[in-house]
Amino acid sequence: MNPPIAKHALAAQIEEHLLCTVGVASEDATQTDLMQAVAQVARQQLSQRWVETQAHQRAAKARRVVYLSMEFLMGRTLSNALAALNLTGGAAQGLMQHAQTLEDVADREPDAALGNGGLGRLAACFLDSMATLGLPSFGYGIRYEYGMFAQDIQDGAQVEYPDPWLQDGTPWEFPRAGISYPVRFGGWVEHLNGTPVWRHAGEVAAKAYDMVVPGHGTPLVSTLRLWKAVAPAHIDLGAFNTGDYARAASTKNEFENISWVLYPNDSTPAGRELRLKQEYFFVAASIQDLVKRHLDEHPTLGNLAEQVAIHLNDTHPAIGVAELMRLLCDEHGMPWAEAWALCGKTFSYTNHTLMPEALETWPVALIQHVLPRHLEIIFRINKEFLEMAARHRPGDNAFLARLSLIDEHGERRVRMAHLSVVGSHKVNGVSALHSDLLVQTIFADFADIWPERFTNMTNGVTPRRWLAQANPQLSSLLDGTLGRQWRLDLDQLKRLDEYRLDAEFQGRFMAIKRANKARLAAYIEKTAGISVSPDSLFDVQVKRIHEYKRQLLNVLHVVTRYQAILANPTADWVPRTVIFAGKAASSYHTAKSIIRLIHDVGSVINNDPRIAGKLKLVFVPNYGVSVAEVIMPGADLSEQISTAGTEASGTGNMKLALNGALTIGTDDGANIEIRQNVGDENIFIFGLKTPEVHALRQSGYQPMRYYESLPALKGVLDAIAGGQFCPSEPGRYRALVDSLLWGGDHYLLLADYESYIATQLRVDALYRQPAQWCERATANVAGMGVFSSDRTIREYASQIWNIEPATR
Ligand code: 26V
Repeated sequence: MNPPIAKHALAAQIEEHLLCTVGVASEDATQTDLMQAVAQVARQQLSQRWVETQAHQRAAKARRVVYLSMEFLMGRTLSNALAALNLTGGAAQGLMQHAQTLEDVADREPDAALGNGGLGRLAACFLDSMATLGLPSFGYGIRYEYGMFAQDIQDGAQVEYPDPWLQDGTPWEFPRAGISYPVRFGGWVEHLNGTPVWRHAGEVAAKAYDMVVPGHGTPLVSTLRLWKAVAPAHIDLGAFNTGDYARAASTKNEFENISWVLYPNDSTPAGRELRLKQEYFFVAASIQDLVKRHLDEHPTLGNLAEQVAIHLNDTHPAIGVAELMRLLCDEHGMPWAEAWALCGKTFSYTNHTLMPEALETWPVALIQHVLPRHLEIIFRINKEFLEMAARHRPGDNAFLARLSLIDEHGERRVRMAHLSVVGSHKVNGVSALHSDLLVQTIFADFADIWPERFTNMTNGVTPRRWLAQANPQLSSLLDGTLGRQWRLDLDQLKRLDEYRLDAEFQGRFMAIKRANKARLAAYIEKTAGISVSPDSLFDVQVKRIHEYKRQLLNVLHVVTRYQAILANPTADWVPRTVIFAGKAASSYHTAKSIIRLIHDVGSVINNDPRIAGKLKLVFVPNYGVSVAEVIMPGADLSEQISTAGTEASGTGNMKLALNGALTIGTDDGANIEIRQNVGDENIFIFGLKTPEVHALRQSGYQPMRYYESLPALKGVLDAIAGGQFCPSEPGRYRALVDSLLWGGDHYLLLADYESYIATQLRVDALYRQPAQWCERATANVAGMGVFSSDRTIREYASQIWNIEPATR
């Protein structure tokens, strides 16, 4: 590893970059200028590490993993890069002459928010772990000009703004001038003497921009290669030559819009031609790139499967199965059967949701229009697959219809999850429960044919960002107690169990939580304009706004508590601050209505003098990676309350517990494994379990029964529906409440209400005993070792990708 650079040397480098790269006089440098200059210092060293890692892997002809993902929610890079390079102290010192703290300077960096939520952040944690474990690896995605929209709140409602994160340039990308591939679209297929020839109608260039992902505790790095769509040069020139600049610009835009904007919807697949083009665009470029790399090192593609593992992060890159077949057969002359065997050995696929409405399907007619040759390939894959399936269960046509890559109900559509399963040798879910449910539900027929293909890889999070970086104070307590190794071996946290009852440790642990809550309170004051007390219990639900995640159930609890305090103001209430954050997809009306309800309920409660600080409700705007880094360390209670069987895993649950929050949650996703690792007595589990959810729905769920039999629930729903929180427009939440009472309450909020409220009272009881609370919070941190993404990536490497991490 590099020795830490002498501190004065670092200060000198910062000065040099201020002058030569940023172009400002030292005494005029703003915080943003300083951020840029410090970033340049790190960039130089990353560049060095990248070159060395690549040379080493080329020479070793290393087997590599290629992680294809439409989303990488990277957040900021500076603090992580400095920590990985061992430059944090030096950079802080170097900024002292400018009277600036590293924290303030780092805050000037915009987030790289190239993802929606859990799936995208998981990809970012995985890159960190791949680099840290020294796995020869490439992440591939799209260099969106605009990332996840910025959320503003106006009159309590969400308003979306574009996220021009590249506007002022980013110090972290390395444009690779020489790396560009053509990606073709449209046209038709001719069969000349049985040989298919794709006569495409349009072509765009994919240009490579690399982000170097530093490993921690190793000089090795990984690469995130993002593709930008650029109009081919001849298109530009054609219109310019005729002097028709307006037409030149519009043709250029027509091509370049492919990488303009991230689709900000994780509620329903987009179903738009542009989205299909995005998917094919980045997959086609990435596969050309890996094939080129292979042919630089090996004489033929015959051994491609031995040299590369390609992972599909959900179905978004699934068209890659057809694209690799096309490349191998049409462009490299490989026989179909040999190519198909190679494909199956190369691809693997992770499913991230069971929600039927989230499963991607594309109209056959649209694929015919955009990718005619790929459609032929998909039809042939399907034909051979169904012939095999028919031998497995002769005469069962319903079985074949369910398995088919083509959904024949109504408009014919290609089922991308089916293409992914058929094209992969391993398919995994993201928690034990989710992986079980996959083979019992959407993939049951496939598991009947190929039981060994299905497996589980429980998610994890990187402790470097989510503990070391987000929570420096807790980190130094851990360093003093356990040594520094937990960053690379999170199982070390288990040793905290010895300190759970240690009064000195407890005192420090609680003081740190208090300080993190004060920091969060200041952030809330600044961004939401509401003052909250760090001495209240901080009850946190932060995640995308979705009906299945049941933020509305949380609101029902808040209103229940409000009414109970009013009814019994002198009781010994534990003061609580309920904190929400999260974005709603712009077209998801119910989710937006829930955001508005949170604001309306908040303004009534927060301004009711009778409540006198016993309850506050706040919504932190514009949730994202950097906001999460402030919220996670300041939480006492983590709300993980999805209907059992709906949350594939969750990863916020892990980040919160790792920072010492206790979970109140359902028996869902990774909550179950968190319970197993922290112990039943250190977590609050409530509500129906997955089989009970099924049974209740089967037996005919009647939400009205709960309304009629639970007076507190009735009082809450009547207050919300009757406009108590929005007197100027009393009907505002009628539809929301009706969806529960008359619309079937699909996510069973009313069925879980009583158990949830009772469990919240148990939370209060424990919080009244600070030493006991602290002991349990410590048990949560101690139990989180298994939720390091290093463990997850080791499992992928050994059980799916067959790749060796570098030995340490
Ligand atoms: C969720 C839903 C739910 C309601 C209707 C439609 C719909 C569509 C998409 C999604 C989620 C998209 C994929 C995703 O982000 N899944 C998340 O992946 C995380 C990482 O594996 C996991 O922790 C989350 O539980 C899972 O929701």
